[in-house]
Amino acid sequence: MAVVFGGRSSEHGISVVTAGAVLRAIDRSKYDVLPIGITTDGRWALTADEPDRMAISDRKVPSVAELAESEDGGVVLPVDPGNREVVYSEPGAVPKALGEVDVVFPMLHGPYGEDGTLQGLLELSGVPYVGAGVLASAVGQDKEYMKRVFTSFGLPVGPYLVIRPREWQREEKQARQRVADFAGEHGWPLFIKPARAGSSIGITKVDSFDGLDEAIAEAQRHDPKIIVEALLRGREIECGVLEFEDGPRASVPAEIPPVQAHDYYDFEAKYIDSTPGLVPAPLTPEETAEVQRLAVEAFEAASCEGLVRADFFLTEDGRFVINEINTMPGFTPISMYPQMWEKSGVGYAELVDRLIQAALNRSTGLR
Ligand code: G1L
Repeated sequence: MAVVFGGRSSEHGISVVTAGAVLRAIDRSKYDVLPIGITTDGRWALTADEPDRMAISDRKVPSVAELAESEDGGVVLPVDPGNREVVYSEPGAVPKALGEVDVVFPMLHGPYGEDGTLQGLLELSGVPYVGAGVLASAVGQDKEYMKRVFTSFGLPVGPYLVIRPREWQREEKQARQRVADFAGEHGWPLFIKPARAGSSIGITKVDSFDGLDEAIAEAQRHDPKIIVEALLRGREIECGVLEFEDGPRASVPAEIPPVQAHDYYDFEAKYIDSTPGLVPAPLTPEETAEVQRLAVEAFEAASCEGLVRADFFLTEDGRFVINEINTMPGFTPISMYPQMWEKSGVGYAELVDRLIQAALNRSTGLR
């Protein structure tokens, strides 16, 4: 199996660290592993199978370039696994080595990684892969279509507004009026977000009409399509869904405490400290059952495969509202998703193995 990691996103480093943890957890008596790194400028490299070199050390996150360029690091594709000379492939070249693996574990954040494009490449190549397919990946990456899918399946979503690029170009006044009406109905602040971007990139909290133009300009730097969301007051609850042999099951839910939920995580909090959440979340048995039911429904609504992390608000009047799903959630052993499964009786190595098995089962027609 191949583990594909790194990539052109701002989360390159954490992807390498996470791939290191997965490489360490994979059962070597069952699988032969081929680590494939993608450099920040998009070159594919077969790197050495040395998870220890993929950890944070001296407060520095590792990169694929340093794994590939060091003496025993690795070669770049197209490759002959026996030949480790360092020759980079053409950027964008389809890696020949993928033709020789039975399953791929894709670990890339954001555009060209978790938006369905890499998944499409793997479909074309006929190689099974772990996690969400083309459709679920694309739905999970687009906040507008995510909400449309949830709504059509009867899942509760918060108020939102979409501003399309053409509307902002040709009918700017009308678009501003729609935002004003929306704020009139739901109040300030509003969150202005790129419709399709990972993490918290390009998001601005706007407290009045004054900040709107700059917030839209900032969001449009990342995606010409904008989504406007109202503030949802309530507790932040997350739930993991994992595909078992008999179908998807929900983990115990977790709660993200308010302070951490609304301040931006710094480097330490995000990559080094333990999970900033309560696992399991202090909920009543009824609330737990409800959020678990909604999480599995969200998995099904978006046609997910393998796994998903579903994020909710529990509003002050006791209703769960789904905020988003993440088809490639944080996945180090101390990240929320693995922690929720740990507390549900599925350890990290078992989690990795179940994901690989789910991918292999699909490839034999069990889709
Ligand atoms: F393949 C899985 F299981 F679907 C999978 C792949 C990738 C789960 C979680 C992740 N997460 C990441 O790759 C990342 C959060 C490190 C991206 Cl930066």
